[in-house]
Amino acid sequence: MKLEDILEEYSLAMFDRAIAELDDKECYVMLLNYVKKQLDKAPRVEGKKKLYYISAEFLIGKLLSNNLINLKIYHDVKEILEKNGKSLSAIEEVELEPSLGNGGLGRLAACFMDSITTLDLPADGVGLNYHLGLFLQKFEHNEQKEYPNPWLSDNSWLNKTDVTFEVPFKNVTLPSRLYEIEVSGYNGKVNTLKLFDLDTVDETIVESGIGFDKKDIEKNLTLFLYPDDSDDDGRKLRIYQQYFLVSSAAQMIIADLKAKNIDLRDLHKYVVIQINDTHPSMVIPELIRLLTAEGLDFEEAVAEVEKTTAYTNHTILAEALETWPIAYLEEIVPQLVPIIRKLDEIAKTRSQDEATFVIDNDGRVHMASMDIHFSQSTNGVAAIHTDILKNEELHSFYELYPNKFNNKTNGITFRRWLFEANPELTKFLDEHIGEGYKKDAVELQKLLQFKDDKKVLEQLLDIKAIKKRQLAKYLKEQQNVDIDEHSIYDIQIKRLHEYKRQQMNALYIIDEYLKIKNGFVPKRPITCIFGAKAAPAYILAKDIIHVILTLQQLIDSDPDVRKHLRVVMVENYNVTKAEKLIPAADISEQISLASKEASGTSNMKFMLNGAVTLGTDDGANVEIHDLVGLDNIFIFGAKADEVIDHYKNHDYCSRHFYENSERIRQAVDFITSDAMKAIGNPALLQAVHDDLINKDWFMTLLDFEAYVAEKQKIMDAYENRLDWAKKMLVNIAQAGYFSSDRTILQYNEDIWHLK
Ligand code: 475
Repeated sequence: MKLEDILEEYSLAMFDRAIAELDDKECYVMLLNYVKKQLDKAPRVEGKKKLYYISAEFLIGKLLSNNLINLKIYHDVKEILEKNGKSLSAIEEVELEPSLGNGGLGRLAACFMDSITTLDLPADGVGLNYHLGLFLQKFEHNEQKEYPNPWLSDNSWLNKTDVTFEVPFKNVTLPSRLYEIEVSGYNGKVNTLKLFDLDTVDETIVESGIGFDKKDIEKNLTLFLYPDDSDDDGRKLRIYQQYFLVSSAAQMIIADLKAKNIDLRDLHKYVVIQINDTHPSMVIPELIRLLTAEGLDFEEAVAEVEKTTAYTNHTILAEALETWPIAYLEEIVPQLVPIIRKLDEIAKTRSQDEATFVIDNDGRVHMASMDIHFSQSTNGVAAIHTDILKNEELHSFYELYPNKFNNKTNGITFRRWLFEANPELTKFLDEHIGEGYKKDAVELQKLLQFKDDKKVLEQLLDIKAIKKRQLAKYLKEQQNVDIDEHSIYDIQIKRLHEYKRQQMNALYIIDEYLKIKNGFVPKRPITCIFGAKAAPAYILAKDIIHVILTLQQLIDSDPDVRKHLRVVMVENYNVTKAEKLIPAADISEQISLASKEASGTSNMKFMLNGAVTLGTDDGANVEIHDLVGLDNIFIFGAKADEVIDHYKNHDYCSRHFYENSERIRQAVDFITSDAMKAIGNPALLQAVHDDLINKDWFMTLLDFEAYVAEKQKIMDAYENRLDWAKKMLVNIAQAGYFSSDRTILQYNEDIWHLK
């Protein structure tokens, strides 16, 4: 039967009406049901050994289009809908985006599941089913306000199962229930994302934004991802969540093996567990606990777990490397404490270096230390990041276990970030280089043969213009902002963090504003677009958002300036919005303080979509720089070794830069100018101003002038349209290396050995 007839049958069976008579919501539900049926029927990826990718976050985004693409019916469905007067993009609006992640770490887990499945590797993603996700961001009075972000509904990709496990806490044992989301691959096969939840969780306990009783674990356990941890109860709730996740995961793994009659002494031959940053680290002692309960000796269990697990580090920021007071663990999961103490003793027989202690002299458990000692592999996520781990942050461990350390430069799935987000560019590529790049992304290099072909370059510019127009329309609909589609779209979208230096971009905007006020207008209008959530307890990050929103309003209400310069902060930045923003970008802002951004992945998505990077030599920017060459990227600022030296010597003084540069002083002082204070909250503006002068931990002022100079260069380069198009083309052509298919093949080759 033809797909069209099948869908008509679904429509009739479900709603007793033809497709043409359905509204968008009904159409969505019809398609959801059809696709879920296909996924149910699809062959599962099978194999002797299976990966369990355990992660606190899976930032999967909407799934309808993604699944249609992987099932290779995207274009047919789109056409059928159009024939019936429907638009797939309007129907997509009905789908709620699961808000199961925060940033790069969570999106990486989602890209990985797509590639793992596509490459026919058996795997479960294992996470938690947060009912209200990461908070929903709204802007009120130019400030971020947080609200619940519900995404569960009767019609969703999530399937409830009858499978439950008992998770023992000191005071109460809680049943964890398994939910599943099928993950499709581009090969027509499926793996599963397994999300654990607690039936008694109660969304009605949330009041006044995202407040709730942090002690009521039975009602709050899986309400939010990253609940506020600025007090003890909040931190304890994090431990409850983490243990609930890993105990469920470990019990499920053991149940899977038992169901296949596999001897648990052979665990590592059948199972590999990837620990995504330190949130799931307690899986190590938990597995040891369960294996010893099943009759293994302690030493045997430790050895087996060490062979079965592997750890990925995503950051060198000290505050993100989790440590838990052993007293908290005593209070919540006392059964793990004797195990962790024994692991600590074993670790101390291997090294007496304090930097490698599992339990430090203050009685805190270092999760990363436990991971590195008791797993087979520790990897960083870009070449420079892994080097910094080896030579600086984790140097003592590297000396102890040189063979455990390895690099796996991150990647992104082209199915979502090219085929889905940019069908126009995909079609262009199909026409010029064939479809081989869809299997082997490095074939994108075939595009290089057109780098001097005027007609092809002009087509690329046309596609960018289309995507820019689409974004302008979307932002008008979503936020009622009008942006000039002929302006340069300069985009910075990522978690709000001082090290990512959104504040430096804000200072650039001020610098440009002052120039325009003095009669020096840019050759072409510039639209500076931001998207970022700040962690609710991260005050300075929220203050930086306030500065940006205040600037947005100031410029919007200034007719002299807004013709030339606009600021748009996108509300509630998420995967759906990223898919619209990235294809429309001209300039990709990747301006972290060198050494601090482990990798970055939006840098790869932008490059793939023909944006040109303005960045520091940090994270994967370094590898992009190597691949495209200096003609096709704009690099500025201090290098990682210089930055690391400043930290070692404690010799960075931002006030020195403030006092010695008129330009810096004017920009920084403008934050607390009368014009800004008339619109914004003076106390919040003052906080950012003072921090920049007195602290500036991430060295904004060190790089500011180099940044402004390089940004002028990239704006000038934009004016030579054909030359710019060539830069776009080279970036697209060299993006193949950043396919997550490559990354996953490397994980499998070096760590997982699945097939
Ligand atoms: C890095 N999130 C990127 C990306 O490897 C890198 C941590 C603690 C609590 C809440 N969220 C986090 C992260 O650390 C995170 O997203 N890290 C990012 O991982 C994937 O590309 O450079 O910052």
